[in-house]
Amino acid sequence: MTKRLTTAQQQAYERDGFVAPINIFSADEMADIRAEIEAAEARWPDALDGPGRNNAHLALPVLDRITHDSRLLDAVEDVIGGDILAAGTTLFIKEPDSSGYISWHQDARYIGMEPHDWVTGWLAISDVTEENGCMQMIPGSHTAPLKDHIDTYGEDNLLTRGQTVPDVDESKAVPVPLKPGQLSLHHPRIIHGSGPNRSAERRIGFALQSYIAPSVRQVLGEMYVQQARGTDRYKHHIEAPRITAAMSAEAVALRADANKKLSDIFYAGSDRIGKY
Ligand SMILES: O=C(O)CCC(=O)C(=O)O
Repeated sequence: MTKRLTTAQQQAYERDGFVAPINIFSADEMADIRAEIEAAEARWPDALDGPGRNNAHLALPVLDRITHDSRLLDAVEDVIGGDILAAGTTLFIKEPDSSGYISWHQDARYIGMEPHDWVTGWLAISDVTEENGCMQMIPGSHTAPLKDHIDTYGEDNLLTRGQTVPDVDESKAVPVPLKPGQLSLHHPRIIHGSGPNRSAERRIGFALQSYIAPSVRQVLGEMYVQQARGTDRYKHHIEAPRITAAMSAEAVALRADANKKLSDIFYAGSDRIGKY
């Protein structure tokens, strides 16, 4: 018995390496959520930009509530089971008519979480379309081993190292448009990316990157997790508290440490640090 996905959606995830759209939040709920995020951006402009886009769920209650929403966790449970740790988040915002893009990559290549018993959720905060740069997936690419990536550090690339899988057959790409409040789930090894925002509206996505089974280790460094559901009998990671007040001194310090640890993981083995 699945909790949120239909059996067909569960099978699609296994076959294709991603599933979408999954309805989670109503349009009214998302309007409130978006207003709260944009109010936070206006109040703390530096905190949600550049490297500040990472792990903002540790400092903003609105993003904490999304991360622990039971409807969303039901969908995650249908993929990785009922013991779930939340291991990080990233706000991916593309401003109107902007050149930022995300090159073809596999999340598992640089993120150090082994084995690949984890899944990334991506929640549309705004309308997300082909025109404004929705994600594109290469179905079935998760079934092959990890590919070599080239670190391009491209100026407009929104990924830390501009990591890129070369020679992707783009004719196979499937766009993943989402309405506000809809979620996609994707596998650690699926090849995916996204183009620039060619529209007059902001494209706002919240990547829940990622939900992991407690048995998953971090082989490139250390990371904070929060217990999202079930039990953790392994205790491989540092437990982060949930927050109630936005941008409290404790929350800001905790997030800074989480982002430092994340940066150490992403740049492990590199002699160059990118923008994020
Ligand atoms: O926001 C995007 O366009 C891509 C995000 C991404 O690569 C991810 O969540 O794994």
